[in-house]
Amino acid sequence: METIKKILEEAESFILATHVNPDADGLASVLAMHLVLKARGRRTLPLIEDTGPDFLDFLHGFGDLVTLEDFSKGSFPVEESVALVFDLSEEARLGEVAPVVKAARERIILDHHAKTGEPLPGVRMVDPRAPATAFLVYRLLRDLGWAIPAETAENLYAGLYSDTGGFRFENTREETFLVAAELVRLGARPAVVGERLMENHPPARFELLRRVLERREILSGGRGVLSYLTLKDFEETGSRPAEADDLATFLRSMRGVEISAMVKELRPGEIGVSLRSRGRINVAELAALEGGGGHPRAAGFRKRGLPVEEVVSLVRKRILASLEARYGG
Ligand SMILES: [Mn+2]
Repeated sequence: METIKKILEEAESFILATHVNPDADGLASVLAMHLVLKARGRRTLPLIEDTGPDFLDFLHGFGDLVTLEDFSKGSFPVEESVALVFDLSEEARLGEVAPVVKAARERIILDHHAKTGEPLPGVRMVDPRAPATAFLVYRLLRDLGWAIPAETAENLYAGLYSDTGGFRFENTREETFLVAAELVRLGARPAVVGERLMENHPPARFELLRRVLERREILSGGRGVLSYLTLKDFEETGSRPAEADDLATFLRSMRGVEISAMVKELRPGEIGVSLRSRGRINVAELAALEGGGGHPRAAGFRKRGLPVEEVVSLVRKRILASLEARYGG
């Protein structure tokens, strides 16, 4: 902690980054820190691979995000900067911004995922018990004694709200509400964040949802459920894979389901699998078998160079095997 404090207090310029297909927690953490550092007269580069997802455009500072393409046209003192990396621990999750982050003079990693894969080198503030990375950012700012403006508080609240599924997942504890209450006191508006995150779906999402439901495959008498989306689905509906991020969680909401999976073609030759469990099966272990990771109830992995159908059948086999191991054949 002291090391992180010292670096943050002394550095003049910062690169802020999160994982590919950024979610509310990752992007909110980036932008919260960006606003605070900017207000303190520091130079910041909130860098993302591609344009940020529309559904997160309510986050304060969203318009300041710099895409990799724009970054390459400008100049930023990368080698003299400190990179702050949010909501990931593995280098691979950085995608194409990895070379920029690695070229920085130092890295600070704030994350709440259990360790998997090749860790990104740097000073770490990693707590798998933290409900969100935004929670860690709040804790860091409080420990630094830095002021938290209302816009920063609202971003952090959005990250916390999103990663706890609106304060309903297992990771929601007393301290989650204490921090949420503090963020509201500082100016976060729960109704605004809730509305923007829960009731602001683009019409295209309903077409995606229709396809997901049409293709759903019920396994083991309803203990498992599986569906998929291809690049063609995203193209035809004019949506992006990030907009389908919570569909595995949605599938899990069916009564009796213990494990759900969404297979999504993210780009040609790259398929992402999201796994969700109600708690009796550890999907982090299941994901680890395929080189992925995550939490016991929410995990995932990626497959390269396989057609969607093959990944679907692989996932089906894994689900059936874990249900059989838990409940017998
Ligand atoms: Mn997170």
